[in-house]
Amino acid sequence: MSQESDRFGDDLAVKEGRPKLKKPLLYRVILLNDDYTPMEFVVIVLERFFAKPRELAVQIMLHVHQKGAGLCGIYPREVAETKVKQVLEFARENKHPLQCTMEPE
Ligand code: TYC
Repeated sequence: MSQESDRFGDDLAVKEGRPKLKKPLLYRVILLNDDYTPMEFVVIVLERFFAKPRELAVQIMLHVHQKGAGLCGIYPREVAETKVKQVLEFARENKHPLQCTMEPE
């Protein structure tokens, strides 16, 4: 082995320890009640964008209808932003005033 390769790697240091993984901040996505959006439309929103089974979607929709607001799901920021946008776009396309917002968990 040459002197050159003998020295190879002598000054390498490996930093041990925990990797610096930041936990993503989470956001609640909330549906708001209104007097005009059809109940069936809200159920479809919950099925389509929040992957809720029909029965749960109906329960959440009724909760929003009775209490004024309700939780659709909790997601990292970018996912929550995308879901809010998708819901609002779908509602506007169908001429419904449905509102959807997000708030820090
Ligand atoms: N209140 C609406 C109605 O009586 C139904 C509704 C439920 C609307 C939930 C919005 O997020 C909502 N047709």
